[in-house]
Amino acid sequence: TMLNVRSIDPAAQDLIKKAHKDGIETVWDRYDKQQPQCGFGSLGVCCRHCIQGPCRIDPFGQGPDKGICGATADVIVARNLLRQVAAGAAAHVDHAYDAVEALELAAQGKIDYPIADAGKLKAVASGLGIDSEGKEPDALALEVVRVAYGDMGNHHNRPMKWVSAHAPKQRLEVWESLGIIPRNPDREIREAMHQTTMGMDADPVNLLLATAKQGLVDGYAGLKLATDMQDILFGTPAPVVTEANLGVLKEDYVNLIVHGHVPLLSEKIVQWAKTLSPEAEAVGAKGVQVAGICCTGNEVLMRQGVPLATNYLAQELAIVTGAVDAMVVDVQCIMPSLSQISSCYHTELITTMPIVKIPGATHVPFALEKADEAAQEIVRKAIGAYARRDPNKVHIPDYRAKIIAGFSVEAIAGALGKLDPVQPLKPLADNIVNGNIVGVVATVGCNNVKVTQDIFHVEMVKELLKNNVLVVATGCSAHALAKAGMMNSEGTERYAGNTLKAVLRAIGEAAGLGAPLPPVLHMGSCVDNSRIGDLVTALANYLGVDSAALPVAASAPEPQHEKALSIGTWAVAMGITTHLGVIPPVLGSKQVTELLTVGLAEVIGGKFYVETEPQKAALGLIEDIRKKRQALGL
Ligand code: BF8
Ligand code: SF4
Repeated sequence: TMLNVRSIDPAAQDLIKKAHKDGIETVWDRYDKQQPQCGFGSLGVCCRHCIQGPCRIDPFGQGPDKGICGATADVIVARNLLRQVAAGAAAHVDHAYDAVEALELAAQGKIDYPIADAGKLKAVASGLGIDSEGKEPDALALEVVRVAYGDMGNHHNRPMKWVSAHAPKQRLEVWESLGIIPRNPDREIREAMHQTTMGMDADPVNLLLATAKQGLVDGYAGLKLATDMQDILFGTPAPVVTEANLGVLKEDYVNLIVHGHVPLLSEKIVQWAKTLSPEAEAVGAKGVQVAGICCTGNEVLMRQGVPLATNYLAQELAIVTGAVDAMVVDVQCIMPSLSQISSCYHTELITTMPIVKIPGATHVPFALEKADEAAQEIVRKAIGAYARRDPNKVHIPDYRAKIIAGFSVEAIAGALGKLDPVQPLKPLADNIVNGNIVGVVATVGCNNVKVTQDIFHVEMVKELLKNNVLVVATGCSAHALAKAGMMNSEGTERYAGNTLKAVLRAIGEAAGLGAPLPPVLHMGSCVDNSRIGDLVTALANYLGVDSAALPVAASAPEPQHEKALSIGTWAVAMGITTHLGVIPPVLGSKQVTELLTVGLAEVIGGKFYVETEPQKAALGLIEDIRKKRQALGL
């Protein structure tokens, strides 16, 4: 039926039916009402960059072939893409900036965030060339913060330190020769806005190189910087065992959902949910159950073992359970529709950030200096709402899958170190070299309403695992694979090919799990794609090759957000073939499409690969990996 094509997640299917019964409009209904979607927009050939427009190019060659100013389809498509990638980078850099600020205030003792991971702090400092000998963590943290602020406010024509300190050496040379190493993230994002206004750059190649530069802004001033700061503040993830899917909500508990991306608030909420549990008991509940949606969910999963509720496309359905007492949101990927839907149940929707307000939601301002107060207020609002829950409206689908998560690079090295304490990467590298592991694919990114929820992630990964490809995952892709039971030891027995299975068994045994390592390693949120970058960089350094030469590929099977385009662009700049399962709005320009999927590879080593069928995508990625193996003589 129509209902089943919307999602393969049984909990979502169940709740879509309930939404219909309850008269709730969801993302899928609104998607239907948008059909047919604008052909010009889909191809990327409309421009609104000045108010002589809007202009649009006739893709069939019968109408106008230039905008009023003379911009061609190639120029319009390239400009639009650069703006999208810059917007994605802006989101990540803004997130990272908040985390730097938090570390500064924490180190100054101005906020109640103890530095949780002095070891990570030392590692980051040493990577930046800072001597940590004899320094207190707070003093050292301030030195690290100074370097980060130095990058954010770099007025010189030198590379950002976060790039030069962390990128693979051979990559730096490639980027240098192309003139795309970022100096200062804010300056580069500003420049991209300038470069794409009316009457500026009309060279599609130059615009695409600027797009690649935005990928580096995203990768280093966004992802890497955010992860480093967050690990120092909250701890570097280590393996945790919990569950995923909406069945983690509990009928007899106060259910509080954290949704968004920045863990500065959600970490506090997790802590206060425990502390205020007696207040929940006082109103007849057994405690407070916290669960996560989207990437803030991944953050508190990785560090605190908080269960995953669901991913992007089912965020509305969480409320349709009728069992969510409060949903607190911070930034990014939050559907404005949540407010309308909450009003049909007893759910308190709580916004917290000055740049994310939604009419109908309760706004509890979140400031670092008053984080504990805000978190307490939010937990108490959830407890208060519990009493208003209408049992007749409650339906919690009984689906949840066991998951092992928390695979930071440090945790992976820890597990492998049981096999080789001196060179922890050796067992992984050896098994890649001998072909037991054919290669590694990182599956990342979102759900997109244009694709049956989760189907592309799950079907593609089944094919990869069967072919002995190890999978690492982040973001909503990680949620999808978690829900599908691919992040536990049974998943290894069920889905992994024979040689991959043997390796995962050996590591699991050596690491004392008493069972195989999962076939898909959960490496965190979308900013934690930096962890995948770190793993790739470490592997490249260990093997003494360029990251572009590694048998490694990436995929965003169901991308929706501009951030996913920015992350993908970074991966391409790392020399990695990056698959997209949804076609971005570039097909209106043959030249841009050709550059992204073929031409870029000649100058930068990586390229985009578009394939909208999961099995074919998996086989295409495996073919790409095999070519890289061949070139390495493997
Ligand atoms: O940063 S994967 S839908 S939640 S954008 Fe959003 Fe996409 Fe999910 Fe995480 Ni990432
Ligand atoms: Fe039209 Fe050119 Fe203005 Fe774009 S910048 S709206 S193509 S006139």
